[in-house]
Amino acid sequence: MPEPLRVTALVSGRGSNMAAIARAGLAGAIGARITAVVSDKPGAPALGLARELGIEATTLEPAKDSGRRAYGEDLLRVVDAGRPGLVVLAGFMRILDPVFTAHYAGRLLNIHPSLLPRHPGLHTHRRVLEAGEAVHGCTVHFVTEELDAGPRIVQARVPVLAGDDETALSARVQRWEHIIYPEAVGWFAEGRVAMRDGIAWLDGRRLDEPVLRGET
Ligand code: NHR
Ligand code: GAR
Repeated sequence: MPEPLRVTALVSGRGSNMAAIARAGLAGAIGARITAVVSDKPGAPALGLARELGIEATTLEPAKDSGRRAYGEDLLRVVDAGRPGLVVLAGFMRILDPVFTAHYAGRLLNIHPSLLPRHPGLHTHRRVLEAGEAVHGCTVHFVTEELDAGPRIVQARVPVLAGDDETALSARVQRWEHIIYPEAVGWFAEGRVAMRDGIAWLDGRRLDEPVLRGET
């Protein structure tokens, strides 16, 4: 068995996606281990959760009055020290400078709570409810400089149900996040998924559309 892939997770909040990937690794379900967690927010619950899982967790806050570039450079140094083969954004809420996305190009994933290319950016559950859409979901994609626009790998669809509020809808979406994010990390660890020429490839085939999962 090859050594498991070293994965660093960038977090800002709860950390449930980080934990789902970490647990899949510890269970031996995927050939990857979360070996470091970095938060941009000192109080993030994800930090405590990581330590409970035996993972080294650090906080790197942006220095006051420093710009996106300076933070990107600092974060790059901190992340590189962990020698990751893959970096995952797991509820990380800060836009990354191109200096960071270029350095990790092809080794940087995000989970976004919408069916991209629909609803890039923030407050996706609210926007889906306000638009009266019947289907929602989440997407794992490679991160590029352009926000939420990198090549998509796998997407899970869930229905929007009568009476849904943001809490109910986000819970239905997140149940699938915890399935498809470890799955995509497992594919990456096995060398099955890669980004080449700005395109996602799975098993040597270009993914013009992401792999589809979910309830609809
Ligand atoms: N960075 C780059 N360059 N490219 C992507 O695709 C990125 C990224 C950084 C984060 C996650 C993303 C999401 O899944 C992500 C993808 C934060 C914002 C945002 O507007 C938008 C998208 C995502 C994450 N952040 C505000 C900012 O000015 C701050 C908001 C806050 O702190 O509450 O950084 O949705
Ligand atoms: C997840 O639902 C993720 O899709 C979303 O935040 C939640 C984080 O939960 N990400 C974004 O909105 C990125 N802008 P977690 O901290 O429990 O993984």
